[in-house]
Amino acid sequence: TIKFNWEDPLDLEGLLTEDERAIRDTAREFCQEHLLPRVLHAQRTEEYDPNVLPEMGAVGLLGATINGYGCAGVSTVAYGLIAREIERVDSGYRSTASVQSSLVMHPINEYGTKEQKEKYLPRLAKGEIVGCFGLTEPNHGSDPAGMETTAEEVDGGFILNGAKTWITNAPIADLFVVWARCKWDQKVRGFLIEKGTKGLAAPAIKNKLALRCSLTGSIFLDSVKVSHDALLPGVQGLRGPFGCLNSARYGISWGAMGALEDCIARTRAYALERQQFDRPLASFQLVQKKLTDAHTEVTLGLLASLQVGRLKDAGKAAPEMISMVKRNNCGKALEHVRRVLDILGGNACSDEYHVGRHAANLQVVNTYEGTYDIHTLILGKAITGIQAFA
Ligand code: TGC
Ligand code: FAD
Repeated sequence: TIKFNWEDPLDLEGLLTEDERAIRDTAREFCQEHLLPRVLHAQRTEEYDPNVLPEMGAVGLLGATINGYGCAGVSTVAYGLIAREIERVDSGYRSTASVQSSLVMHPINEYGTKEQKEKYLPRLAKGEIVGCFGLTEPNHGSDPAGMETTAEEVDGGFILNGAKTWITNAPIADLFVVWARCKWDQKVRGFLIEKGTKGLAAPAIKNKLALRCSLTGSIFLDSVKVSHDALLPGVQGLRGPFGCLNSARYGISWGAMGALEDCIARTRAYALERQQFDRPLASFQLVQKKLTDAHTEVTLGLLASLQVGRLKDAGKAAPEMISMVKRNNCGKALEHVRRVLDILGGNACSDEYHVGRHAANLQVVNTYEGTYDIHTLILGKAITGIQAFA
């Protein structure tokens, strides 16, 4: 008879290439040895450690799917495996990395000029400079089509005015990818703005209840003047930012599963150790059900993300497929992290047990990059042919 391996129930391992397994192992070792020891300090202080991105860059974790410019050129599945390992430690670290890779390097690589790529990609890959992505505005989150930030063409370039909010990495960013509605044709376009440009400010949003290991801020643009070469010329319309979101949302679908896996591993170990009524908690049926339910969802969620990754590499992934795995995996991770958190009893309250931190983070992960309900409506539109957003 075939022996059941509970740690990899449906043999995900057997579906990965040798290269993908090696990248996963490198990422896991880096995250467990270099990120995990820092996580409680970052969580308690909201301090950004400027060594984190350069260290990720040194092991090839940034912009990993890009070919050239010092990037690793790995598969989309390997990118997902990296996100899973980072988020196994903390969603905030994965945020920092996925904004750099999917929301800053990706648009430069896809929509930028040769000069823009040569100027920014190698330094972003090394983590020498930090990028951020400004789409959300104070009055427009789920409906970016209503954005109020504008770009106006003037002699020698463009002038941008407006405000963005809840922007990951903004307070530490050297490079800002800002999406604005262009006054001359009403189309949305992306602009690359460097830190220090007159009229640009990016104050931090402090005292967050979650994602405390990544910095978040606003972006204020007060008649910011940039030259013509700041424009990302390769795209116009909302498919520009949405194209970046496809990549980031896909990575998050793997990452959320990594966070839940960490919670399962920690609560399983605790349940085996902790005795009540003269028996380990793990011997109680209700505890076993919590672990079984969570573990089944991780197993199914990872296989679904793997399949979307394979289709993406084959050029066969529709955005709705990505909505399905982003929505399902974030929703399941949030639901089940809350259930396994019960296993810790009063210790659920201690940050040293880590699961409560994941639970707080996953609320945000279920919200950003399109909320759970927005992805419901994207899929509802695909299923019925009727759009229910507005
Ligand atoms: P709609 O009319 O449907 O589409 C407008 C244009 O965009 C195209 N498009 C896509 N293209 C590529 N990929 C996708 N996923 C696309 N979705 C739409 C579409 O074909 C059309 O193109 P064109 O050329 O014909 O004009 O747009 P809508 O305004 O009705 O949008 C509806 C809706 C609700 C689905 C959309 O607005 C949406 O997805 N809202 C959610 C907003 C969101 O996800 N924001 C994320 C901000 S970034 C972030 O959270 C980063 S957190 C990072 C971290 O810390 O990890
Ligand atoms: P709203 O759009 O106001 O939504 C509020 C509620 O209403 C949600 O439950 C939503 O599902 C629901 N809702 C809205 N419209 C509908 C509808 N038509 N039908 C049914 N329900 C609806 N953005 C960036 O651009 N870049 C970043 O780097 C970034 N990083 C972030 C980091 C953090 C820590 C956080 C918290 C957010 C970040 N965001 C970023 C913003 C994020 O993408 C938005 O918060 C998200 O898209 C939701 O927008 P909103 O907060 O304005 O909520």
